[in-house]
Amino acid sequence: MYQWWVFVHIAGVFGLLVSHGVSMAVTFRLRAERDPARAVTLLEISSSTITAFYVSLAVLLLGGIVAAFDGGLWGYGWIWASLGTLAAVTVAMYALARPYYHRIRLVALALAEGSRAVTPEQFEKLLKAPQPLSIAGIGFAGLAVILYLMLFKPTLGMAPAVPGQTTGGGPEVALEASELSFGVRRLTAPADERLTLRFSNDSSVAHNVSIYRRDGEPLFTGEVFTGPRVIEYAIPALAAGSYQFVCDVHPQQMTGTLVAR
Ligand SMILES: [Cu+2]
Repeated sequence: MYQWWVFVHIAGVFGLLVSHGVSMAVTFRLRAERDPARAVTLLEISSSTITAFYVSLAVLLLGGIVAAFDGGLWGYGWIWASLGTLAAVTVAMYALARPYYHRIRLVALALAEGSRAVTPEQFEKLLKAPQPLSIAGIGFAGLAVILYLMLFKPTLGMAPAVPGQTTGGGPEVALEASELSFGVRRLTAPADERLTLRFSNDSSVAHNVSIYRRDGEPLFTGEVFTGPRVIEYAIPALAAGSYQFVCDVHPQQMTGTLVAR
């Protein structure tokens, strides 16, 4: 079911982009508008998409939160960082946009009705204010950060505890990732001893290394990162037997057998 909930989540993202894209277009179009009546119309077009925006946001959250429970992801830093970024961006955009557009609407309505309390110059100054650029900038930056977190899933120092993961030492096993290959198909390591897995990613392609039992149960999951960079992992003692090591990003090409004996 996990992938279906991710599907719902991404469907919500598309809905959000479509509905909020209208407001984004109005945001930029308004800056060039000087006719108060047309400015009011533009603002009405933007407001008419607000319901669709909130429905999309609800679908996005529902899909994401259920998927996180389904996939057992609450122990990872990236999911909390994504939620935090979404909350911060939503609050910041709302706090900036609401008073600004409220004010434009009031001034535009007053001008359209022939009020002399405001001048076209004041209206123009308001339309040229930097707020729309800040609002759009925060939105795009927030989306970029969340997209990064979704795709690269950095642990950010928070990943589910694997027994023995935090204690180093023990015999060392070395593994190198270059372009789309581990170079070796087979690794050997002493059984029943804590190991140090020295994993180097020599390429600018994102890789990780994970160790699975033959029945598919994950024993160790390393973070995905781009090279050149070396990370030493402490691996809990493995019972004698054969295991699979794999890059979760490229499981077809990058996999091999780890024999503990
Ligand atoms: Cu890989």
